[in-house]
Amino acid sequence: QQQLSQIAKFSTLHPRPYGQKYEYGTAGFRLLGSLLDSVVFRVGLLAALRSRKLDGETIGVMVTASHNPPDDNGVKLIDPQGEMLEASWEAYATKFANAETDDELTKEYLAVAESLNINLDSPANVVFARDTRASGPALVAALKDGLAAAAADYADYRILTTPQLHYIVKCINTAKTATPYGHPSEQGYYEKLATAFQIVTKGKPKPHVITVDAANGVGGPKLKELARYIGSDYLDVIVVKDEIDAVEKLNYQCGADFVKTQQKLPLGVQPAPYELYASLDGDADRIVFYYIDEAKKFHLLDGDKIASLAAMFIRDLIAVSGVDLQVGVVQTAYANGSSSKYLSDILQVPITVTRTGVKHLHHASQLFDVGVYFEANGHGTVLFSNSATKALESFEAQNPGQQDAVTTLLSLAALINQTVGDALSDLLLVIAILSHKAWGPSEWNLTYTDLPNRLVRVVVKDRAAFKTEDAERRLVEPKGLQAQIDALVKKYKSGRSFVRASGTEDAVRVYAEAATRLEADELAVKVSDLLK
Ligand code: 16G
Ligand code: ZN
Repeated sequence: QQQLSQIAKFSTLHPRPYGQKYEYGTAGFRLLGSLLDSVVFRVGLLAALRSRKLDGETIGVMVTASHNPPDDNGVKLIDPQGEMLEASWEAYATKFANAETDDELTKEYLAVAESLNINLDSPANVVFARDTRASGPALVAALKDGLAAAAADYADYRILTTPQLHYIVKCINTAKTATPYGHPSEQGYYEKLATAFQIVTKGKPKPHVITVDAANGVGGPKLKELARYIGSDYLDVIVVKDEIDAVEKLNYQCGADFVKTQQKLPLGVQPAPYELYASLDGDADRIVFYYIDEAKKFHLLDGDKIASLAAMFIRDLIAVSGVDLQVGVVQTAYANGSSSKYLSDILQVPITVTRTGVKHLHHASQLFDVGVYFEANGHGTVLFSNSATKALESFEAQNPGQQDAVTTLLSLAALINQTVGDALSDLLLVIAILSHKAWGPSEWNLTYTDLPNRLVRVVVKDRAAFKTEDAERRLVEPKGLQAQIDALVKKYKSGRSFVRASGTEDAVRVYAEAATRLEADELAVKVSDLLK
């Protein structure tokens, strides 16, 4: 009762902008920072309920808008094992955010508590962090009000990358179990990754220096700190685009999203030929790599290339170790056709295709002993199942080669963030593999050649009319459209195309690939024309 009156009282300080509609989507709530005060306050309330529902386990709240422009912000919830919020709770988040009045909000709060049998007097624990955006501090203040109103205990982890907060949430909730994930602090994160990297690369030549564009976001200072823990005996990293105080420069003509969608170098970055470069996004949960050749041609090594590299390396290590484990790869329809062909025909690893969105990939990859997932945009990770880790730990190696492979695999499981795609952890993974293979970026790029492809955004009257099946690869509605797409695709060598409604924008996306640049472009245009 007291909690409800506190909520009503605090809520008057965080009024909902008149007429504004909100939706908790695949990336949580994300829009102009100036429109988020009431939303973040209410997310605080929901985080408290979520924790209570789960017997006081710690829930995370991350305030970030990732690769979006500097004036945007966003907020998302993290479940106890460091995973995305359970899908059934997204609807509650949307309801809370859209409640018209303080009174309606307290009623929603009570309704969720009652329908899920949540005891409002039980403990609630929440941790939170934010990225470097200017609107962050005020939003965090709103969040604290929400947590205080809902009588939750909380800890402020200040500025972190998104994956660092996911890591900390998992550490806290596994602290008292037989398999604690790590020390629940930023230092604990650096120590875990640094130690694992040192073990994985032990005895290998020191990797070539890598230059990283940090999108002028939180990844810059955090990567420098991580490199300090690793030590310059093991790794040299040059961080560029690290002006976090110039808030207007965040993600501006740099960063993973810019490089991937524009297929070009970040503004002002002039690489030497065949040197490895990488770009992070604004909250450091995505990474893409690239290099230029002697003719200054730009070559992108995206999420598909990372997945293939990781799957190849892990598959080979498993083979050497003699442990009976299977590595599998999870992709979305956006994965380049050449990457899928390479994985299935050359590496002969199983592939699962899921709908777009991290939570779908994450869940599908938990079904493998070792599940590799990356979206083409550079978000991804490698999950080691509990049984795989146990099998490796208890394996009795017959020779030093096997022992080496087992040690490397176990260190990889520590190096690779097990909660979510993590640009810093993925960076170390790629560097470690290249150093094992004595490869530069061009050798890595040789594994397969991407089919030319084109992504087109088409604004339509009603994107909800576009219903798909088969992991978004085929349209069921509008009726008849898929048959027309099929007829077009048939005319192109190595042609493939699909249409799906965006989950983050009011538009549909058309993807097309074919044997040549010209054909891919033409196919994309022709399929787009069908939608008009
Ligand atoms: C969200 C997803 C991302 C996906 C993108 C597709 C999460 C955390 N993020 O940003 O994985 O690639 O949506 O956007 O799930 P679209 O639906 O607009 O094409
Ligand atoms: Zn991001």
